[in-house]
Amino acid sequence: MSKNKRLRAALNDGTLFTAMAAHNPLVAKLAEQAGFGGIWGSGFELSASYAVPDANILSMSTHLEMMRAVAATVSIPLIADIDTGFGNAVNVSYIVPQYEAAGASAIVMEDKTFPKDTSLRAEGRQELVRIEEFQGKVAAAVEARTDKDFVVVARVEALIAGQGQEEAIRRGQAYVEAGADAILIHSKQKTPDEILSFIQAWSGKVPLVLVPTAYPQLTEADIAALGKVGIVIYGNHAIRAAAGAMRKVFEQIRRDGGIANVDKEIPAVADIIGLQGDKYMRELEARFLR
Ligand code: SPV
Ligand code: MG
Repeated sequence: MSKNKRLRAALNDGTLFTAMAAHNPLVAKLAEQAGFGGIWGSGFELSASYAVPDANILSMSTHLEMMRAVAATVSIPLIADIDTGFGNAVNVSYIVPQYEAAGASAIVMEDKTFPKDTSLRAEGRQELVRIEEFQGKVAAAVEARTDKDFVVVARVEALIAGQGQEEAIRRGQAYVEAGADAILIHSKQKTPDEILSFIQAWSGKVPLVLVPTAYPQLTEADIAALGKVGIVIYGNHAIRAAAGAMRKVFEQIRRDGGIANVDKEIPAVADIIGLQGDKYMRELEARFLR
């Protein structure tokens, strides 16, 4: 079954699909090996890996090329974070086929103005576009896909923008009417209350997608029990794990004045060579180098 078909089936089969953030193909490979269902092509992570804010500082092509590299590396579906769609509905019409051709199985597009600001920052600049305008962008995305199994997720930022549940529900319903396959509802509240209340009020017409970064106490079992959520995205745990691990090792090397102590604590060179796909290259050598 194609990656697109697998994601489409997973979205609607009543089980919870898990996606781990990745900002490069190595991260994606580690996430696949760990058993996640798919990869989240996070704009936050990619921005962080370039040490710039998650605010459309990076170009679309930088993100697109990383998605192409990630999709080529793993056999699990990739959900691409296209932020606000890099422009208006016309831009979306041109962009979606490019993400599809790059190997993504889904896009998530959010209803904020361009350039966006990151969602989880306290006091971020969160402005939403008109509902009708975003419906046009969703409809453009749906029509632009060439494979009907390519999933279009509309992301509601009304709770992030402090506009309340009624506005969030209104927007979610409007985006479903425009053809969205799923609704990502995002919250930065430190408890799950706001999200749980939204889920309760949600019609359930299409599945929801959650990113529980701010309310980590909500487990996969809790989310699955709610019944209306198709996908849980772990939005930034790769870059946070990497930053923490690197900082720790770098500081120890400076403290120790050498690498003897850290050597046992970090993956061996052979481990990394394995992750590089060395085995496959040796097979090619054996077959074709004469
Ligand atoms: C991302 O990972 O880029 C996201 C999720 O869009 S969040 O950062 O929580 O907005
Ligand atoms: Mg993002």
